[in-house]
Amino acid sequence: MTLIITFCAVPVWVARGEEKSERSCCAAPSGRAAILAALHPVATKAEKPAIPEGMVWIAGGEFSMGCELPGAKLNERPIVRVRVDGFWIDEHDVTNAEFRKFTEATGYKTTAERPVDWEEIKKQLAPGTPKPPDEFLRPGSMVFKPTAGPVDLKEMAGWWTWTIGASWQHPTGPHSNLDGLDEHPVVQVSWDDAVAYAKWAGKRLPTEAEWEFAARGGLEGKRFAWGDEFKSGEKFMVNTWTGDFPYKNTKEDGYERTSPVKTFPANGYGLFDMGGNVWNWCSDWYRVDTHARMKLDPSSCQNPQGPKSSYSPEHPNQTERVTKGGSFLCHVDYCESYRPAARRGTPPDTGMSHIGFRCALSEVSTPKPMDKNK
Ligand SMILES: [Ca+2]
Ligand SMILES: [Ca+2]
Ligand SMILES: [Cu+2]
Repeated sequence: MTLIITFCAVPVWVARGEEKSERSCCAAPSGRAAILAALHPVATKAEKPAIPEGMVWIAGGEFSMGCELPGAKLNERPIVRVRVDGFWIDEHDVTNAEFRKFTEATGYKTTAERPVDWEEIKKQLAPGTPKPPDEFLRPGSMVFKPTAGPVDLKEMAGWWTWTIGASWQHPTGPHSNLDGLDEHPVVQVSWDDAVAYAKWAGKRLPTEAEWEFAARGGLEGKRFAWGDEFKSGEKFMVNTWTGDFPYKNTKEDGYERTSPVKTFPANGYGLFDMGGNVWNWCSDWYRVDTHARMKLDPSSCQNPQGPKSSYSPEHPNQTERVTKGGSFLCHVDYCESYRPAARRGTPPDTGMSHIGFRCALSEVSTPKPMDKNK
């Protein structure tokens, strides 16, 4: 491992036992950090494990991306043949315990922990939208609250509340905490937070195509990651909303909100919660017509990195990134977004009760498992 020290925001690599070092012109060659680094033995690059811990190698291949079965949404159509190169992906969502290590190591403050910048926000709104009172621009996030009874399911504002003081550490509001939630997926993280974590971990977010390929677990054209039936006999395969959304949660699958990672069965690739529990941020911009555009341009189906910008007719001023996998709020009759093809756009600055992420790594940056025994 190479120790990375930053002087004047320019990284300096100081690797013990290696002649080559890359220094910036403004860094003192014998600064205290360099001296301290030399005093402690540090691992060399060769000691990096061949298999990244907690990740699964997904050999690349071709697959049918999207879904045209009854109930599949327009944004999943048409099915396109897509090829992805091999990659690594986290076997489970990033947990609160893992995210805590990141914030403790870096002092990183998430989007929800910073005041809202009205100048940024207003770019995503129709011109002339009045500024909300300052009290609402304090740090906060979007918290799910069940309604008292049945509501119009088109009125999402009925169950999402902008909550001052909500953040990954206070997922349901300022008086909540992470007691007992260490192994639950981190939530209330923005796309920017997910990217920051991934960079710190030496990883990246998966592309939408990689994510869906991985979620399918080697099965072709199935409705779910495990087959075509929602339940396997009496067994729940995913943490979703059971009962009547959004007011009556019967918790038949054992969980009202998030569940600890690895609670529900892994898919064919050994990946957990690719459906349900929490949505996962992907690296792509979200367009409602991504599939239609790919169909017209087969060259865009080789390792797709997503469109150049986002587009959703419902929110023309808003930029959106792809989220995949659905969550504990998805209902079998309502959105069924725990299907691998399901996709949604979410503004990158928006953390919510049901959005988390997992990371990926490219083939080129890490040896494959087969290299381990060489
Ligand atoms: Ca549930
Ligand atoms: Ca999920
Ligand atoms: Cu849903």
